[in-house]
Amino acid sequence: MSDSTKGSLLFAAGATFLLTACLDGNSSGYTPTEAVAASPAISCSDLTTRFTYANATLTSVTAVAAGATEAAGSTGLTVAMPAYCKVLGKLNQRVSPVDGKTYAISFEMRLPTNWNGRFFHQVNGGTDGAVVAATGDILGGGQTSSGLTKGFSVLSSDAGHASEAGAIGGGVFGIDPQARIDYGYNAVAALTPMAKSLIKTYYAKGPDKSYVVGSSNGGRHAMVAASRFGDQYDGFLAGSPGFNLPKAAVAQLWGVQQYAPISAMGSNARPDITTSFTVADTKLVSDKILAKCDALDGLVDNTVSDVIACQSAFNIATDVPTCSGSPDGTCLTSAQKTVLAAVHAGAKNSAGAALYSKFLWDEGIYNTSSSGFRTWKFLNSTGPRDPLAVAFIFMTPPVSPTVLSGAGTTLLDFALNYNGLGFSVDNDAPKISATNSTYTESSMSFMTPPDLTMAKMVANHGKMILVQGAADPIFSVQDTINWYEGFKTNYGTSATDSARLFIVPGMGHSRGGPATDQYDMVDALVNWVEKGIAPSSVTAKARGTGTIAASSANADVPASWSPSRTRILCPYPAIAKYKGTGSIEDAANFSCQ
Ligand SMILES: [Ca+2]
Repeated sequence: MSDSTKGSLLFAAGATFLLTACLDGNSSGYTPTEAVAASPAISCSDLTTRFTYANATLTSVTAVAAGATEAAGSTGLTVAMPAYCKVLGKLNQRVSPVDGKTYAISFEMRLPTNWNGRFFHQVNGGTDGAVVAATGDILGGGQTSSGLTKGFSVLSSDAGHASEAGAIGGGVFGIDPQARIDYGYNAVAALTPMAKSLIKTYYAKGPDKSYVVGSSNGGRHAMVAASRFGDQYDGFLAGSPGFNLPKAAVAQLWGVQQYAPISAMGSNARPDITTSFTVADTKLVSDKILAKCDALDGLVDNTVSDVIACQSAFNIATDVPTCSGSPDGTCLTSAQKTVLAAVHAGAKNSAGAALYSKFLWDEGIYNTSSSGFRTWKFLNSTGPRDPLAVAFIFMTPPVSPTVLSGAGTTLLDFALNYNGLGFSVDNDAPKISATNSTYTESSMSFMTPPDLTMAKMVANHGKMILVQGAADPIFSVQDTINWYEGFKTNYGTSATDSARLFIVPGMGHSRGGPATDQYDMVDALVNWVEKGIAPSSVTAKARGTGTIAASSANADVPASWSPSRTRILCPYPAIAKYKGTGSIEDAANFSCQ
């Protein structure tokens, strides 16, 4: 099944909704309203006695003075925070009948003294498991503001489990079926009304407008919220959305099994997959993609803005030389080219059935930074990515922790299917859709949006902005495009009244790459939700050396660029085109076409 036909079939079930959908157009009669600022009605410490909510416990309530400096976002600059009331608590504490461990949805809320009347649910990345500081990450790179500095009341949580210490600590919560479901969607379900109640207790009014914002797994949370809880939020910002996360994780393990045969043997007597493509090898691919595709957008500027056109223009078979000997940075072996072609065509089982989307050819995917191919496809600190998530959280039944201990080579062996005792693509990939008497929801059910038409969001006049790097090596932007094309098929021309997708040329996973990755989609979303100003373009900036604190600079910004290059990001399928005059480093000289 091709990617495009898959998108159509996914939406077939939602086609009838087309007849009844009420979208925001000039004829809909819907008038957006703006949030109204308010001040606390009680003191911060009074929350301890004034706030009561079923199964919720506040464990700490602290008034924080203005001026404390913290990172604005996950990789943001350190900025001064405003005065706020910091609340820590737990919701739905329980003991699992399956693994005997104690679970709770632990959360942090920051309630600013100068409140803008809005709620910001900061949904976090990875497999959750930690209460990330509720600063209100606005996504992108080098954030200079945050939800909190903008005046939102911000909520963050661990999504229902605390990561345990040890090599399998980040995934073993998946043994508990309720912890799986909390991670998938139920933490958001439980927290949303509680957070609104806490806000109402503190300010004597609930939030006028509510937003859910996150990237990666957080982007997944935002899309799941639009589907399941689209009547409880007004705006959804989904960055690098891993909305098919179980499939993407399976594709990662499939990938390890593709790289292994072209890898050198490591000292542990296992293939060292980091040797399958050297930095020089991937740089060569990046250079060849750029050479073939840069001019397709009408301007040679060391940026591939028309990544879609690049897909038919670039051909790894003919555009990258084949080595007659060993790779030396000027060629790839025939086997390497076959593997890369397969990776971009998308993971498949032995019968040729697609397990996940294809990946786009983009120069940024082969950069050497933390957002690039080598980092995401090969290894993290404990071994290949995703054995734990697949084995414990996504497969039903899960793998026993006694088998996958994390000690020695057990994680690698699972990914490699070493001696046939690990992850079998053919036999185990279907287990992401399986249930049994203990695990009554499959991971494809609890992790993904059950309604891809986002009918609740659309009916509520909600707005969604999706933003993703063309070079995202872990969650394919093609998968997001497929969803968006289905959304457009369902809603027709009015689809852009509800959701817009911004593809960032060259950007890797959530940030980084040869890209303008510093942008503020939160302001764009608020203007859309509350003023009815749909985002027709969003300005983005490079953060090259010297333009920002050294620790927040993006080393992938090409030397041929101005380090402070700006560009407009355009709603898909439009791309930024040069107007023909003026500096090519300035966004003002480009338009979305
Ligand atoms: Ca170009």
